[in-house]
Amino acid sequence: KNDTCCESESPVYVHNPHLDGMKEDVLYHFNLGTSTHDLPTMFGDVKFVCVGGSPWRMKSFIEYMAKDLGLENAKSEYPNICAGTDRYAMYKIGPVLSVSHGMGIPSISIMLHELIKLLHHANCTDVTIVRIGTSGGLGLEPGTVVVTKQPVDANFMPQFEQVILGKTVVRSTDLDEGLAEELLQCSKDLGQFNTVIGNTMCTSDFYEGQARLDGAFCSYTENDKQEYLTKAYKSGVCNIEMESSVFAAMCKLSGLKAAVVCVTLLDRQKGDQMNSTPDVFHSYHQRPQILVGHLIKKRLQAS
Ligand code: R2B
Ligand code: URA
Repeated sequence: KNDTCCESESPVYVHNPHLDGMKEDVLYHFNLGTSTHDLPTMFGDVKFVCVGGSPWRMKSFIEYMAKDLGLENAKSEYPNICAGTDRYAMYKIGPVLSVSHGMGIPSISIMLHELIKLLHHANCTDVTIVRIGTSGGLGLEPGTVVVTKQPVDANFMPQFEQVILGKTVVRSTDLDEGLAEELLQCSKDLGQFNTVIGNTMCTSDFYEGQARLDGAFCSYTENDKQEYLTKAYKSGVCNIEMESSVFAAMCKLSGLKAAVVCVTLLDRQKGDQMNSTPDVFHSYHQRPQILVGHLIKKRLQAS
């Protein structure tokens, strides 16, 4: 399938012998497919993919990119490519694709299976992918942006466990080190907000899974919570979110250069509730977008 690209270009890999034998591949949760859509024509020029939880944020990212790159169309309207389904939303401007993934590991994992197949079917090469998102911080001023060095699990191990045929398969969560450094440099160029590189803990739950005291259920004390978060902090964890580990694992398997950029909305050692004003949250939410936007602009100017 990738025989059109030259040796210096790096393709998007799938590792599934069954795909070759299929007459058509339906990307069900995108409402796209290989026999209903011309994927190489629609997506063949994609070089940057940005993913994030909320469909609104991913739409606003593409509007921001269109303005920033001077690629704005006359109407400044960017249709949702996945309009036939409300599972995920997808937007595109030039070489930039923006896709929502919902909350949590299962949701982003389904999206990534279909996104990786989409990029593969479209014969895309040299694709960089970044997750932009929010997180709870440890020992950081709220609003600090964390570029993930390595995602770790709830035991602070740099791995993602997937159950396949009832057996636990352990996958590595390595991200692209060069890309993380490049993003840190972008933050220095911009000088608008603090950015650090550190490990990100990825959990399967927002409340008990992140040692919150404000869920519907809680069987531990404030002291237990602080002890756990201190242990996380001492192991190198800077922030906590819910998708980075499977994102890193799947991007690594498919040969995509990947990074995770999350703003911290609060300091978890000081509280659990999300009670900043909407204006403050809004400005925090923009930060990962601004950082990744700057990276894309720099890369495009250099090419
Ligand atoms: C960050 O924010 C969401 C929970 O509020 C979750 O998707 C995550 O990783
Ligand atoms: N997202 C998370 O997963 N946790 C937080 O504390 C904030 C955002």
